[in-house]
Amino acid sequence: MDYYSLKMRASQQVGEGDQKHEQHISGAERIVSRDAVEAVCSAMAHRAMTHSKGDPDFINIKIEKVCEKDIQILKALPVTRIDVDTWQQGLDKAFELINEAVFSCHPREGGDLSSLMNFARKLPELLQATFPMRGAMLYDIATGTRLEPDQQRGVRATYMDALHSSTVDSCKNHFNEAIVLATKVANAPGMVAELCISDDPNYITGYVASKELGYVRIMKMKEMGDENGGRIFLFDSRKAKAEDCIEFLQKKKVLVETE
Ligand code: PML
Repeated sequence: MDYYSLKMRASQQVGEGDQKHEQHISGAERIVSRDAVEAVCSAMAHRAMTHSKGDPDFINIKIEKVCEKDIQILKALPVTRIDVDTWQQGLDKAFELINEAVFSCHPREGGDLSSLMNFARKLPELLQATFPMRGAMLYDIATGTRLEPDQQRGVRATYMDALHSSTVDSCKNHFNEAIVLATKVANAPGMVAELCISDDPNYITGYVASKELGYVRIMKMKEMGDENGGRIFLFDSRKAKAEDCIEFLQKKKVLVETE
C-alpha cells in the first residue's frame, strides 16, 4: 500500500521594522494511506486557519510519498499517570524520574558520582534553556554536552503517526500526538529518557518517557497561562552515535500502534 507523509506549519509575521520576525502558530503531521490524503490536507488547513493565536500569514503543507517498506511499526509505550496537587510537585516528580533514569545508566564501578550530582543540579537550567527553542535539546549524559547541530532550533522528531488513525483531527489533541512522538523518541538509538512540558499556555500536563518507564503523564507541570514549554532528549553517547540518533529522530518513518 502507498502511504503519504503530510506536514503542515503555519506562521505569522510579528513585530515592526528590524524586530519583524515569523512566529509559529500551529503545526501538524500525519502519515496516511493514499485515499486519506485530500481529507487530511483539508483538515490541516482548517487547523491552521482556526488557531487561537490568530490568522496565519503563511501556511506550508508538504506532501511526500512514503514506501511501506521504509516504515517501522512500534508499539506505543504503556501509559501511567501521576496526580499532584501543585505544578511544583509535578516538576519535582519529573526531575526525580529523569535523575533515576540517568542514574541507572551510570557505570556501577569507576563511575564519577559528582557528574550525576552536577546533572541533577543542572536539569532545571537545561529545561529553561529549551523554552525559546522550536525543537528539543539533545543532551549527552555521558559527556554533559549538548548535541543539537543548531542549538537555537534544537532537534525535531518527525515522520511519525498513529497506525490506523482514521480520524482527521482538525484541532490538536496533545496526548494523542505526544504518545506517538514519545514512542518514537524512546526507540531512538542511545535514548535514555525524554522530559516534556507543553508550550501551550492552556495545557499544563507534561510527561517523562523512556522504554523502561513507559509514558508517565504528570498532570500538572506548570502554571495555567504560562507559555513556556520545551523538550529534553537525554541521550547516552556510550550506547550509540549521536548521528544515528538524530537520523532516526528526523528521518525514520514510524507508525505507532496505540491499542
Ligand atoms: C505538546 O503540547 O506538544 C506537548 C503535549 C504533552 C502532552 C502530555 C499529556 O497529555 O500526556
